[in-house]
Amino acid sequence: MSNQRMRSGGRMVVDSFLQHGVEQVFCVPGESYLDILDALVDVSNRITLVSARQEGGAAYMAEAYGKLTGKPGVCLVTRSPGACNASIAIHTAYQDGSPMVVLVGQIRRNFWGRGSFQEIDYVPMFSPMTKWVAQVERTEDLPYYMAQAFRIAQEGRPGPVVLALPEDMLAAMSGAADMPVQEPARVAPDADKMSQMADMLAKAERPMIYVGGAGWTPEGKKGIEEFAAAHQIPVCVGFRRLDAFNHDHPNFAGEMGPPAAPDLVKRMKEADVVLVVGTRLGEHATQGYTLFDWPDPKQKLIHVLQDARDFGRVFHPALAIQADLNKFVAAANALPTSTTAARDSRVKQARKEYEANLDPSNSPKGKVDLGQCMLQLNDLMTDDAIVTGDAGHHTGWFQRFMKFSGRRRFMGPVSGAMGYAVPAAVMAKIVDPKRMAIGLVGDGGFGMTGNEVSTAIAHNVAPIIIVFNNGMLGSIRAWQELSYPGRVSGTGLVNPDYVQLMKAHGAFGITVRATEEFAPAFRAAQASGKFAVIDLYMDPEQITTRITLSGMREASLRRKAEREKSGA
Ligand SMILES: Cc1ncc(C[n+]2csc(CCOP(=O)(O)OP(=O)(O)O)c2C)c(N)n1
Ligand SMILES: [Mg+2]
Repeated sequence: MSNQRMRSGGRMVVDSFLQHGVEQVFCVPGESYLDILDALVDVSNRITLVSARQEGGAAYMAEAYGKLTGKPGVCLVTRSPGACNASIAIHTAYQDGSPMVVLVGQIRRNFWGRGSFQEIDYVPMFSPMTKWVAQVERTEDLPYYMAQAFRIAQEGRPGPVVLALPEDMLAAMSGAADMPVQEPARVAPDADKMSQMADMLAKAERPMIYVGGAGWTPEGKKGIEEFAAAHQIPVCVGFRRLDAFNHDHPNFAGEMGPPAAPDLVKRMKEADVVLVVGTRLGEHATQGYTLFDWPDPKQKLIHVLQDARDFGRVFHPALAIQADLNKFVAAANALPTSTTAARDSRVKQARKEYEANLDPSNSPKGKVDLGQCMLQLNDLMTDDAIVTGDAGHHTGWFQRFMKFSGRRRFMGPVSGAMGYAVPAAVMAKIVDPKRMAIGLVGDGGFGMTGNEVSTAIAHNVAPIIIVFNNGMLGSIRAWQELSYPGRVSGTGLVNPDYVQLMKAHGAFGITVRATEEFAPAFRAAQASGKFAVIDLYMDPEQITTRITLSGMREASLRRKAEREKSGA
């Protein structure tokens, strides 16, 4: 240790960033981690410090970075106020399986346990929503904790790690050396289980593949395309995992989220073998747990996951295969193939149904035909566009009609957390400025994190944000109409004039009130070269792609009347 140079804790953290190839760090500064901020000054040519306007935005940026690149997104936040704000994205990273390393500045060690200013014990606070959370007590241990944090965030099912770093520990000096970067272990599938899978698929008449989850590499995605084609099996993707499978592939059959096409839901229910790769089969992945019988589905489930603890949490798999998803795909492609003419025609039929579902003519209409706008967007966006989504009912429009193929990417909150799309799009444009970045967000979601427009402007990047403006928290309004029809409570929104708002920011804003205005508005937004908001006025009636808001209310009232009549 004697020949090792003395460094502060903050510098050890930053040296570890360099070791792990970190190029962007997302933060809101705090007095609790000044030493890290100071050390970043000396590496500003290698690491871009993105200082966001709120920790929710900063942490969403880091989470979305993890989804986009597969590498841990790094976020720095201050003690309790910063950590509390960031927690929405930490939970999202946990549910969505996104690699993320969050460093929280902590109070000084000698203040500990006295209810000091902004004191929180992060271990109990973050344990239920992280893969690992720890407080680093000694400066000389920092290299170890940092190396572990980066490994754990990526290993198995990726996810968030939180390290709490006391302020005085960061400022103290130590001669401890860096730890070597630790390669995350990648588990290969068991050969016996793979041959059992081959047998099950060879016998299957109505197989389906269901892909989703996190941790895919481009090779893994390509490999599952080859596998599906070789075995002639239709493929659907999980909720908000739109880019998990190439939409132009002849085997692609659609997204299996809550707004899935009825034909696709039926097809899954009627399948005899379902190969589920990466998706954990939670509520939104299974039509509220109705897609399969509980606990033993009549379809034979082959469930492939990185972490064994997620098997059988709800549905019992006939065959559970624990493996890295990409290693699984490579092994699967080495198996003998099994196809029949009947299977081939089922693939074609599923594809036909998927294509029929892209027709918006029966969708609720206002002055703006939202389905048409989404189809136009498919042609307007580049082949390598990065699209980010939010939470809310407007998401049903792009989840049904938008197409992801080629290098296009989609990142959305599988966790259902609002306020994701704007920070995620800002991050995408900072990380990859040459690619088009489009954020799709409701007026509610924009109200939560739209302030990150300032971060985009500070970094001179110009994502295009489309605000689905229905003047309400539409999703909750829809639930109100389903459970308490006609009784609206707290779900109306009074919105600013987005064009004026953007003007005040030095950004670009444009309003769309009719379908034919959409494409010119998009082109104008693109041509502006500025952060752009397209204020897409939609009719509140367009609550889903299949039913109007009043249709929803009337159906609920009818059900209620029937219940009352039958005395139930
Ligand atoms: C941070 C957060 N707060 C509250 C909710 C509950 N919630 C889910 S969707 C929704 C409304 C979304 O409104 P908006 O963004 O306008 O989209 P819309 O449903 O109108 O399309 C709310 C409040 C949530 N998911 N996330
Ligand atoms: Mg809304």
